Amino acid sequence: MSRRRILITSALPYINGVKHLGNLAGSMLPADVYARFERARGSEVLSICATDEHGTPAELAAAAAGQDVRAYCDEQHALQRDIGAAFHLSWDWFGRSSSPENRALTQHFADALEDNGLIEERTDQMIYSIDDGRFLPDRYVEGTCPICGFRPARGDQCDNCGSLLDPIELIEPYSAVSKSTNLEVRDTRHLYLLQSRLQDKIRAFIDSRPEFPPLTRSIAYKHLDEGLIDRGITRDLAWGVPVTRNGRPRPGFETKVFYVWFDAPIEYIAATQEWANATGGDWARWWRTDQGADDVRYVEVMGKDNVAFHTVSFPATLIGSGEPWKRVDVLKSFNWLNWYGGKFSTSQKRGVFMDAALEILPADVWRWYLTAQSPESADSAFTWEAFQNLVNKDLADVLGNFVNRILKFTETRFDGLIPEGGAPGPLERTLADEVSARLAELTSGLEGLEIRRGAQALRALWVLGNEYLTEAAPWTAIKTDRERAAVVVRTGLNLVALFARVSQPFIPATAEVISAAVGDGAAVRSWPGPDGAAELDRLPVGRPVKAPDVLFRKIEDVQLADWAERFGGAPG
Ligand code: B3M
Ligand code: ZN
Repeated sequence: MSRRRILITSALPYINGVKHLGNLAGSMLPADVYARFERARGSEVLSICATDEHGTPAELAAAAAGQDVRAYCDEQHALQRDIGAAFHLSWDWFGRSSSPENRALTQHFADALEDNGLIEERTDQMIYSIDDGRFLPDRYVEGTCPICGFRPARGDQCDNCGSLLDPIELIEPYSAVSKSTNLEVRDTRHLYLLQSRLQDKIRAFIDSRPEFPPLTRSIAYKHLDEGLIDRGITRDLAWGVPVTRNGRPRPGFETKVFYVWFDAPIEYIAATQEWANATGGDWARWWRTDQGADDVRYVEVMGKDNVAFHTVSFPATLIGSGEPWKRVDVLKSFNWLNWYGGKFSTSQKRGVFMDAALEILPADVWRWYLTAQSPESADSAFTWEAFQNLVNKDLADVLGNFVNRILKFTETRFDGLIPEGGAPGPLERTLADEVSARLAELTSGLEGLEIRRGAQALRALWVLGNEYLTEAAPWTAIKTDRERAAVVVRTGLNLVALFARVSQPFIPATAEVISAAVGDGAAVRSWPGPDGAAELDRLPVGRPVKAPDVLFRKIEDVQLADWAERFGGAPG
């Protein structure tokens, strides 16, 4: 029988700087937990991510850094790739939306859509800067918000009240590049994707996906119920995918590119082509339903602000092309991870960013917190106090302590060997039943991408270990009944091996250490079966084991004070 095939994409992190923990928690990390789980279960997994490199934020960030935009993207891409690896994000490919593959594919989709009568040229009114000699799309223009009076509001959105804006609505606008107020409104031609004509097909597509979770469905239906609007898919910019028609520059569009939100999702496919070109893989069997992709389960993971683009805009591109492209089966979306009830903010230096996070603690500590507190069914707020509490309790007191206790005891009382002798009793049978129940809960949680539920079941498994040791008390038994102590130690060591395997999707580096401590090596990357009793009687007797160094150090109050100062937190 052929293996289940799972394609996983996580929302593409924007190129303009290192991402904060909220970005990680709402897309890249849950995608990785799921990818690791499915690989462990023996599925054939292809996990794809990339940097989203086009658009005004990239151009402006490069200008602010005094760099050429291509050089800026090269540098930031490498940085994000390395930080992702340091967080143990196990992408099969981390691509770039500025790749030749994406350029060709984006231009192909535009042609296919136009061939199907779904693209129209229209005249727009846009702000033109006479001093800069250019149009000022989106974030290139700033001014006073017409809704709340905040200044400076950006052309696409007001950071104060959150209203989406059209640049020409701004009061007293000026160029974000030169600060010039010497602006005028001019006509400019743009391509529009006629989404209004795809309304029925897109609704039918969403209807055909009952597996979409409620957050995803509610956003999709809200847009459908409001009625889909035709969408401008080009911009007056230099950096992006050039606008062509059948392989030639499109007349009148020589100084324009496709809109970043048109080419970014196409990069999911193009990144798979990048992967194929680099590794000799076959991209089409993941993406073309006429070449086997019908058997693929395609899972997308993203924050809720990206859902409309993935339930309406990207499906419009795929469906409108009339070609047999694979479409998403499960679209898992997340709410916000907030910073003390407010937003993470790059400009105000509020919150922890991925690079700084790793300067103060290992990746697994962050991975555990961010999955256990996943902003899944509601927004979730980061506070240093809750962070300290959760990490110290779950990782140090529960998991770390259990692994350490049982291994130390094996070293001192059983020469560091998995002991033989004795037979499981009632306590072990109860434990086995409880392990089976928690395992089932964990497995089904992860299957359904219910990250919090999975983390809770995992924590409950860890807790069983300490409860069992306390109750079975091998340090007492050994005084009178060595066989009984041997059963408890053997059972405990099997629990250690099991914990390594079930923790691996969440805290992979620690899981490897724990697995090595009981000589279980690569088994850490396989998923246990459903039978608790079998899992508790798996390791061979006589095998040497060794207590690892402290797995997790407790977070001290002085460290907290230090970090609150460095990263900003709630006052006091
Ligand atoms: N780059 C938006 C964001 O960074 C975004 C997602 C693209 S997914 C194709 O929030
Ligand atoms: Zn406003």
